Amino acid sequence: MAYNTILYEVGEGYAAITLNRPEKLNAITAELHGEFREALAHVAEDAKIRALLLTGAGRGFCAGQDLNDRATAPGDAPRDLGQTLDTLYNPLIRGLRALPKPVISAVNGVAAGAGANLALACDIVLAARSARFIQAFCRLGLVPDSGGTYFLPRLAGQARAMGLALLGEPLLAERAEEIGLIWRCVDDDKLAEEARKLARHLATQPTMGLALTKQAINASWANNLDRQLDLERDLQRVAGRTEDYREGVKAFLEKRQPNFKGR
Ligand code: T3D
Repeated sequence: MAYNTILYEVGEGYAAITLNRPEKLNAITAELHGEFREALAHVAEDAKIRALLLTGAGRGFCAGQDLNDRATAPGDAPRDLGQTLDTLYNPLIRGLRALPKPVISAVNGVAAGAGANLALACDIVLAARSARFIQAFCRLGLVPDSGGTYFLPRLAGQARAMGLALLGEPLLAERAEEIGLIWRCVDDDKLAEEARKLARHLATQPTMGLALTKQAINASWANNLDRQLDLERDLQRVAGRTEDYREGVKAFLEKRQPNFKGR
């Protein structure tokens, strides 16, 4: 599929979406939103795609909203940013979280504003050692969006969430790993290969089991223990009926590697 603002590739059981406006650090335009949404729909529909990898072209991962599209002239009425969140950013974050396949972000460089939170919305966040995360919203008088006020306190704790959001200081990838904001920081020249290796691995795993696991962990934030135990029961019931579960047990008993089909 040919797009203007993203690259979309499929191979070895996974799809890769590369934000592709490198001259603007992959800042997000309405066109990019549209293309991303279309690519995500393909990923969701195609059963042969069993993992998604998201990264950026060039030296940045994503610098958030393209501010060229937010320039105003004196006398212009203020734009309704609630509407752009409602129609563009929120569906994107919800789409990634609800995708019944694991999503990896490979943060190859600076991730700022909605770009930082887009990265954090992914299930596994890998970052290049030189990458940095910036909650740039406070520099513009805005509120962290794209899930920022949800992910930051949950992943990094209240004090760090406040510091990051109110000060807008860059957080280096190594420190992001130390404080549990991301899964792992890797050397810059290893990032692409590590991310692809992970995507290839996940694409051979029991996709439905992983999707249900993702659903359970994401739901846990809103549940008490009783409700979470009930949810685990319900989801385990579904997982226990998959072909992959049957294959996993069989392979264990036969002392061989399982051959999961994602069903
Ligand atoms: O709908 C709504 O508006 C609500 C939703 C809001 C969501 C948001 O994401 S709001 C936050 C928007 N993002 C930012 O505020 C970040 C702005 N960018 C920066 O602060 C810096 O560029 C970085 C810290 C990310 C990187 O700095 P540096 O020094 O490495 O690079 P640079 O020179 O600033 O940027 C390189 C080019 O990318 C440059 O273009 P030029 O001058 O070479 O033609 C720069 O203007 C462009 N660029 C970077 N970020 C954006 C951008 N162009 C448009 N929009 C951007 N967000």
